[in-house]
Formats: sequence, structure tokens, C-alpha cells
Amino acid sequence: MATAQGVSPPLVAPEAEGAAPERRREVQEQRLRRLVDRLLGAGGVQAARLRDCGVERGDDVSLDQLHLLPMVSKEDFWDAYPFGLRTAAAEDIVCVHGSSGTQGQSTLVGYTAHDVDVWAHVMARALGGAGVTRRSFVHCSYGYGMFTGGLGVHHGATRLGATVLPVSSGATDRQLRLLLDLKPDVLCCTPSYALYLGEAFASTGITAEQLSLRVGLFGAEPWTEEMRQSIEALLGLRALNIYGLTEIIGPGVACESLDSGGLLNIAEDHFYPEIVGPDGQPLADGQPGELVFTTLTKTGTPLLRYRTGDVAALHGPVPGSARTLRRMSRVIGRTDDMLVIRGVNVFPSEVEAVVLSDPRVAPHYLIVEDRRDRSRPELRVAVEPRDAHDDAAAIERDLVAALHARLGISCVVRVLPHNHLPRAETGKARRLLRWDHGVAPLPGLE
Ligand code: DLL
Repeated sequence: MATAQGVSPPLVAPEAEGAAPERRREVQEQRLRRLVDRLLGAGGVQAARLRDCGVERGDDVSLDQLHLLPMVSKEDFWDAYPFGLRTAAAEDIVCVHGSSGTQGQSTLVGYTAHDVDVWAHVMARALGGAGVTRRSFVHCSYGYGMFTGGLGVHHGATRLGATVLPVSSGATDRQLRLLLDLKPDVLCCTPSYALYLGEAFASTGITAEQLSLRVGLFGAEPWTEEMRQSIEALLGLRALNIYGLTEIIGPGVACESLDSGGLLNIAEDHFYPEIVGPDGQPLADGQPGELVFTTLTKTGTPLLRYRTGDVAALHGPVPGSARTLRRMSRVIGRTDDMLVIRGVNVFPSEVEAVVLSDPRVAPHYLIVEDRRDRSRPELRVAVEPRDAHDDAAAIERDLVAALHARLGISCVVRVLPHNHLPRAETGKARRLLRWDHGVAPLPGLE
């Protein structure tokens, strides 16, 4: 494997990843019909909604008419807590994972042995697309536990026959030592933790050239091109984006490959994607909207048209590529993280793109939606300088202007001293806070 652009790693499952799109569509349609049969057979909320739409058997539905079928959402998981959306018998569930639950309650999802097998398969494909082989050594710093990051990568790496170090998150000093001693070529963790590791190395004088890493699969939280450049420079690897969610399977729903042109190949033979607008109507390729997935093959907690809350756009495969899977853009934001500041819609990722493109600013920031005066919400952005001697007032002035140019609104920018912004050593980075009343959520924001 080389990390240069244009390298095409071999397909792990050519019959699936390289299928002719018409042939794949036939398989998807058959799988959709069997899914509908499974849902109807199990009863429950999804079956009731299908019957309300006049669907009595799988053969009543088609992919062309999928947009007419009912959707499910996180609220349905909460209403049916803990396992009301499960369709398999309890004894067929072999593990339960949980979503992080940053918004509202956490969600529990039961997986059958078959589901875990599908997961290992799609994760092996994702790793293979990044050039990972059985000779690779994977340092997996995603958390192990109910969070799907650690175990998802683990299942895929072992399926591929690579060596995986299940180091999990946290204990950074130990991680740095292991990265130097064991010389892994692959790093899997959140992008914010990749940054944290990179900065920790830099602070001890270790440069990217001294590290063995060649590629990283980073996901579980939104990140931008600007963040990618920071991570690649710090760790000397090719940083790829991996996407997934517990309700669908965990990591492996979609992943960039070395040759996917910056978009993520969707495992669409297992997870059928749609993009819908705010009114639930389907949107054309290239148009950003809410991602909706149908789990074509899952048997534990199968979902028909699950609204993810994630905003992205769909695209076809790279023309002429051996990989024929449809692709998705990086996630632009979540529908529930979109801020409306004085009538203007703002996704935190747009703020990240502006902030991180200023070379004087360290790749850490915090966005605060100041809602103390409900009639006039204010966007406050806190950053840190790379160099403590930089002119903070000039950075603040320039960022206010750059944010105004990009977003069309004026924001308050505060440059805080080094290490004042919270770092994510475990779990997902929290880069958006709301300030409703009382003292500022972080000193120096006023
Ligand atoms: O975050 C699964 C995962 C683990 C994905 C490791 C990638 C790597 P949940 O905890 O259920 O599952 O959170 C899912 O995280 O709906 C997105 O909002 C967000 N998310 C996941 N991957 C990305 C990504 C895992 N690459 C929620 N870019 C999803 C942006 C992401 N957001």
C-alpha cells in the first residue's frame, strides 16, 4: 500500500463492492422485500405503519416506491425503550450496543450473530479500501464498550486477518509508548483524539517522520477538510473518514477509500441510503439533506427508512473505478445541531472550516450559542493561538471578518490562552455548547 492519491487497494469482496449497479439494485430490491416480510412477521410499530400504508407482504414494495413507505426515528427507539424495535427472538441477540446519547436518552440496539457477521464484513471492506491487509497492525483507540467504535473496528480487522491492538481510548502516555514501540501502520480513533495524540507527540519533540503510521480511519464525530490537513501534518498519515451509527450497525456504514475521491463509499448492498428534505421528500444526488438508511440485511433490530438526523449528500461512484458503490459526502452537520442565528442557518462545521483555515489558530475551538437574550441569539467562538506570542486582537478581528464573509452574520470571537479549551481524551469531542443563563460555560467567553 502507498498513501499517495490514486492508489487503488484491491476489493475485499469484489462481488459486492464491484457489482454492476443494475445487478446490485436487483439484490437490494430482493433484500428490501425480505426485510418488509420480516418486519410484518414480527409485528410492532414498523409493521403497523406498513399495514397503514396498505403493505401486506414484501412483494408489495419496490425500491422505486421506497420513498412512499413510512420512516422510523430515534424517538421511536425511545418510545419503545429498551428493545421494542427488536424483531429477533431474545435468545438470538448476541450483543447490545448503545449510542452515545448526547441528545436526549441513549438508544439500545440488539444485534444477532448474523448482524455481527455483516458488521465484520463491511468493516473489513472499509479497512481494505484504506489499504489495510493481513500484514497490517491496527492501533484501535476507539472506546471499547457499548460504543460501537472499538468493537466495530476490531471485528473488521480480525476478519481481514490484520493484527489489532484493542488499546481503547484514554491513557494517552501509554498510547504514545505503544505507538512508538509496536510501530502500527494504521490508527483508528476519533479525529479529535488523533489531533490530541499528534499534539502530544509534537510536545515531546517527536515528528511525524519518526512515526510508522500510514493511514487512519477517523470518525464518530463531524470534522472538516481543514481538520484533515492538521491531522495529516501532525501524524504523517493519510486521514480517511469513516461513518456509521449504532442504530444501523456502527462504523462501516460508509468509509472513504484511498481511491474514493474524498467521498465515502456506502455499504449500500446492506444499508440502502436516501436523502430527504425537511418535508421528507427525496432529494437528488448532490443535494444536501437528511440521510435515511434502510438496513436491508439486519435481523436483530432491522430498520426501514431510519432518519439519522445527519446532513450529507449522495453521489455516484468514481467513474471507471472498480468500486461501484454509491458515495456520500462527509457529514455537514446534524439537523439538531444546526443553529439559527438571527435567521441564518449555521452548521458548526462551517465555523470549523473558517477557524482552522487560519494558520495562526490551533485546531481546537468551541462554539457557544449564546441564547441569554432569546430575541437576539449570538454566536461566540473561542479559539487558541498556535503561538502564545501572536497578536490575539488581530486574530479576533480577522476571524470575525472571515466568519462574517462565510456565514453572513457577525460573531464574537475570543482568543483564549493555550490549553484553556477542553480536549477530548475519551469519547466524542463536544464543540458546541449552549449558554442559556448565568455565568459563561467557559471562563473568558464573555
Ligand atoms: O459514532 C459509530 C462510529 C464509530 C462511526 C467509530 C465511526 C467511527 P454513534 O455513537 O451511534 O455511532 O453515533 C452516531 O455520530 O449519527 C453522526 O452524527 C456521528 N458520526 C459518526 N461518524 C461520523 C463521521 C458512532 N464520520 C452519530 N462524520 C452519527 C460526522 C459522524 N459525524
